[in-house]
Amino acid sequence: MFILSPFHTPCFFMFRRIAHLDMDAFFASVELIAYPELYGQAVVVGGARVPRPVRKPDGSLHFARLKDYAGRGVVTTATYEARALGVFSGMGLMQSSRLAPAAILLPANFEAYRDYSRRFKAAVREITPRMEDRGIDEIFLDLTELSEASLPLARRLQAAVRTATGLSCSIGIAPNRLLAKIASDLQKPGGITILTPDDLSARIWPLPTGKINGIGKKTAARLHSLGIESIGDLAQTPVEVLCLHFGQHWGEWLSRVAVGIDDSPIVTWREIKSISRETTFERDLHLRRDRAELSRQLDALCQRVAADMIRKEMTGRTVGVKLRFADFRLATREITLPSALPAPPTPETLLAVARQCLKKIVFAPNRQLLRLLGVRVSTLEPLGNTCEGSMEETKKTQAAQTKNEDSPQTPRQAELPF
Ligand code: TTP
Ligand code: MG
Ligand code: MG
Repeated sequence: MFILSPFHTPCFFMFRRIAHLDMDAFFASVELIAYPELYGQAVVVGGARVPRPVRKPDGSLHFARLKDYAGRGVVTTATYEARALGVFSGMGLMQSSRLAPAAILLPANFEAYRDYSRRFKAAVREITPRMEDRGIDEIFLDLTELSEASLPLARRLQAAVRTATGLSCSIGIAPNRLLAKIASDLQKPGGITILTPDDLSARIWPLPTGKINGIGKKTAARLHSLGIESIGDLAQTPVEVLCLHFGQHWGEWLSRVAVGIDDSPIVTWREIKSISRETTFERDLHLRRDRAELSRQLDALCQRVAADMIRKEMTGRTVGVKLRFADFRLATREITLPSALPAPPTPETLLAVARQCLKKIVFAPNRQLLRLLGVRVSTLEPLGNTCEGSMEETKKTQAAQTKNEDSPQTPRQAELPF
């Protein structure tokens, strides 16, 4: 018998119809479109650097096998045939090669995955614009205002995704996001799972607590140490006990989600506050001795941020840099321009301002070794808003900033890092 505390009334369930759509074995499925001869086989996608297929003289392709791999890469995803052999996302490739030595190994091709991601989301938006983007292969939809019944609607969504991409997805429909997300995973691949409040005890409570989005490995382990394994166990645990162990806020949240309560809305437009990239060096780099390498790293970061900005169709007015010294001390500096970086943002303009930011950092004699470098653009605006004039403004600002460098408080150009 499950005991519900007073705030666990099921009235939250009544009014909404939320869908969670998640692509099936996403990266691997995109690869199979490029290599249809691999359909039905155990295929594993590794990182971007694993060997590419090689064309043989007879025109066919030679694919690498897991057993030929040596290195520290991990599985990003695997086809369901490979999963049947015990291979999963996040597993070391060497470890997975012991389970599935003959499985085909392919390198990841992130540009293609982003392209397919945009395509399936655009197809779904044709059916409903009430969509929250939750990452490369999943979305939430608020279907409450559509009159069509859930099953035909889910089938129509799947068909639209397949027509736009050739790929399959799984859909969960439930009264809220929490249950919809669990539901979409219940009948993968290609499944449609519709849950009502009445399904809670039979279909949700037997599942392990880790199936709840927000209960990660650490929380699941702490719950396990209290003898709480399933979501049903969690629902049976008095809220006071959970608050005692997890604090009031977290304890009450655990108690609510265990009985399927979640009133969080679908956020159709999420404001992006900044676009940034950072890199931790393989070894600490010295300001002077490794100046060329630091310069190369800064350049690479600016290239990546500029590419991100173009992809997200954004530009920005504030450019910042972040440095972590070998002693873990952090230094950040930023410059806000009078108007946004010129459109389209280029690595060169970004680099020019990032260098000005770096020049504002004072490198004490005991702070010459760096372990991390980052570049960030904020105060964002859509690319369409900027005009060519901004370039002139940017140049003026840079000239003004450079002048300041000669003041006695700041280090001289010759002493500057990269
Ligand atoms: P998921 O949706 O978690 O997995 P999936 O689409 O491969 O398989 P499923 O049918 O179970 O949904 O992740 C989407 C993509 O994100 C996945 O194809 C590869 C990538 N990914 C990683 O790179 N590392 C990871 O640890 C996970 C879980 C996913
Ligand atoms: Mg997926
Ligand atoms: Mg996913």
